[in-house]
Amino acid sequence: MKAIILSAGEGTRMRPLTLTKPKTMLPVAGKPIMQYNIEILRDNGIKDILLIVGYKEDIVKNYFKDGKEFGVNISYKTQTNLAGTANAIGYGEDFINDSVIVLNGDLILNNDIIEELISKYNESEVDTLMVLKEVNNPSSFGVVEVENGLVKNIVEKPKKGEAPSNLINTGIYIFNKDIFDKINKTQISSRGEYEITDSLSMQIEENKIVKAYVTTKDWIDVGRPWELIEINERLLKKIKGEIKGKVESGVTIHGEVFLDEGSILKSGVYIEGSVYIGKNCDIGPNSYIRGNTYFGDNVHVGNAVEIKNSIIMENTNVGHLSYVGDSVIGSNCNIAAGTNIANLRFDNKSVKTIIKNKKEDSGRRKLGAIIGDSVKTGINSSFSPGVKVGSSSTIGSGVLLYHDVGSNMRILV
Ligand code: TTP
Repeated sequence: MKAIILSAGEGTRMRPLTLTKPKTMLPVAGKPIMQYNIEILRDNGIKDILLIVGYKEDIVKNYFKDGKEFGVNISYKTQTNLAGTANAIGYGEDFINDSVIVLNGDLILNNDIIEELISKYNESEVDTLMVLKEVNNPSSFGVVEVENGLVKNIVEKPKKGEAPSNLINTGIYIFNKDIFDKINKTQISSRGEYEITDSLSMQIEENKIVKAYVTTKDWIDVGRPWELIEINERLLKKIKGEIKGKVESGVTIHGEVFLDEGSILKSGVYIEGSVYIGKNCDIGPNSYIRGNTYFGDNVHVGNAVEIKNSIIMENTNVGHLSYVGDSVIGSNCNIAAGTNIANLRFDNKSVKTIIKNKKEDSGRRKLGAIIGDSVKTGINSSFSPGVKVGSSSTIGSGVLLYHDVGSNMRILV
């Protein structure tokens, strides 16, 4: 069997991190989200993978190339107009011979889901096998009604209280060739997209066999910035410590710490794993690195810095005497000395943040800042919980930032 992974979307809810990278290429716990999916497919014997790319496609192509380095054969199709998931999957029509696994590239999955999916698929009996998951808040997903193991109806994002069940579409399927017939007939939806759920509804209307498989295994659809922090936490909890770089005397390490080649932990650094440190990083002296933190390659952390539960992407510097908690900091940033990111409200309520012009509750009591690529902060700048900063902006010395900032802005006191 072959596989198609969808990676063309703009990831608008994940801004500002997706202003400069596709969502599927955002790094968590040591690698981009989509690499986890490619490796799961590979480990289940799926070697031929078509990536549907579009938004910032060069970043995907330059990283995965022909897939050989990752033990698979990768080919690409460009979705020229981001017209929806049915339109995206339609690009795979010439790629498949019989049946194909399709999955969204922005998922983080338990490995067993793909293994169980393949074992449950019986080509001669089923047209589509769809993976579902039971959740408490179905209304923000495609909600699926199931009868006798078959999918009866799919409702996209129903109003709260109107969901016909608690089972949601996970964005993972096995299709036979019939789906392309339906995709070609799919009309544009009220949301202005060609949606694969509409193609599936056509299959159901024509009495094709659309079977449901409800998984109990971990599945996360990564949509919003704080979900990146959550999966980073979960994935880091599974890492095995290994020291490939240099550790000076006077460093204390607790828990699992992965230190990649060319990196150094300077004297006085105190680390509570799980922590993943990429290549050629320079940490310390005297810094306190707390659990569930991931540093990309070439990150520098100065003297007396405290960082916890955060993603710090490649080529970023965090200057001395700074605090970063429950935050995501993009690539090529310079976080100057004395920058402080608050991650807890005075009233202890969960932190809210603006997603596509609407205030959303992250559900997290602790959430720091979400900072895009190439941002510079000045000395003694401070950030309120949940604040977002667009790429290439400068936050001047002494600024206390209460509100989100767009890209290419200069904020001065
Ligand atoms: P979504 O999460 O619906 O869209 P998105 O990733 O662009 O994010 P946002 O809603 O924040 O803007 O997409 C689900 C998956 O399908 C995701 O992996 C991207 C992919 N996709 C495409 O490949 N082409 C498309 O036209 C669309 C809409 C999505």
